[in-house]
Amino acid sequence: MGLFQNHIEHISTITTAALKHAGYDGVYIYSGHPVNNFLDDMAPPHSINPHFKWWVPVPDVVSSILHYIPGQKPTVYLNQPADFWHKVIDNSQGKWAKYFNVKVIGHYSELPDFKQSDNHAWIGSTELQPLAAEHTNPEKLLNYLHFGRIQKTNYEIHCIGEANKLALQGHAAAASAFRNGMSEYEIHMAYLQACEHNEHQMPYGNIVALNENPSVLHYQYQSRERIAPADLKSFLIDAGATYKGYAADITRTYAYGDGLFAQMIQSLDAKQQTLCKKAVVGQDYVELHRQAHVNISEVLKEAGVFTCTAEAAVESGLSQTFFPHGLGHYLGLQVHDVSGHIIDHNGTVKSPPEAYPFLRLTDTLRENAVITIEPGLYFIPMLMQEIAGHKDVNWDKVEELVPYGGIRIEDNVVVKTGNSINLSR
Ligand SMILES: [Mn+2]
Repeated sequence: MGLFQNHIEHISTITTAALKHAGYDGVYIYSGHPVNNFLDDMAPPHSINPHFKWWVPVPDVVSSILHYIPGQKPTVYLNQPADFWHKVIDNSQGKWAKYFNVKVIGHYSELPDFKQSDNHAWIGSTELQPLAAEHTNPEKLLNYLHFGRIQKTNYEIHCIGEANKLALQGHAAAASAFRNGMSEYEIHMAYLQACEHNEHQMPYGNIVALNENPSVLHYQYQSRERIAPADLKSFLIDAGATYKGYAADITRTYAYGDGLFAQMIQSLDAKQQTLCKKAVVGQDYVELHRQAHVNISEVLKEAGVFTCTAEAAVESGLSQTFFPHGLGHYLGLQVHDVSGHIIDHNGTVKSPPEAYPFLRLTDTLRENAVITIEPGLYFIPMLMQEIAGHKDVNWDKVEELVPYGGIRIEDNVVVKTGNSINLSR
């Protein structure tokens, strides 16, 4: 049986159980559609409802609906209107289509009469909300499905792997553009070209940061200015790619020359690889996050930034100034895939510990979950100001490292029993 067929059977089983759990006989899942900007006839890039993408592997489908009733072949109302303004692609003949009843429609009026469907739920944006509000995105149903989405099918792992291959082409091109002294903007464009993506196809906005800019965690500009080789110090790039709706999310950091910062990258890279290997079934992710704090503190200790032991830096909370974000998150149809804090089908929430409020994943790792492992260390002026003069920090060393911004290294990892698979190396 093919990967995709297995996938559809698996998500049919989950959806059947979810509907039973929430007390529904069927569900409509709406792709969504672009919504124009205020007072304008232009819309921002549209993101397809991830629940729709879970079933239908065709990018850029809009105004379409999936209808699922347990025990029946799912139906897709595929919107392909007669339109001389836009190119209309016939997606109804793809290989995916044989697992569905595909009904091509040209207008909303060709949709079924939703009021005729007894006891159905609606999942999707509410610009189109044909069912009563209480049956629109009901929490009980969504929690069950979100929990089910954590453990990926082999088809999904394949797609995330393909997205990784595309992203790594981009990362190779970006690294070489950096070596050639290109600006952030030029590096960004080299990245897009190498993975053959338009900007709107990226799973999130590229972070392309030279010198001190990596210290801005979600640095969103791409400067057009080239930096002279004598002044070039560091380069951090956090950039992904998509494949059939699935995301990659990879970060690399480079030093322009040899020296302390280059050694710190090497040291963190080795520790990051060890953390990736620990992403096995049964691993408590909060504990792994704490382990990352120890590892990052070890790098800062080796570099001479910390004068106390690594353990002491973690215990006192000092390491949080240099590693203020979480170790990672689930990855899949969404970059920050849903349910990072949900630990069962009922939607029971496990909040991050008080010390680590930004941790996006708090559960014990389960087979075939795909996660990111992204330890980082940064010299963020705003945060360092809060601990100015701290006795366990060598501030001369900090001053030396501030112009380098920081380091983050991020891979995408499949959780397995006893081992893990790194999709990004
Ligand atoms: Mn990430």
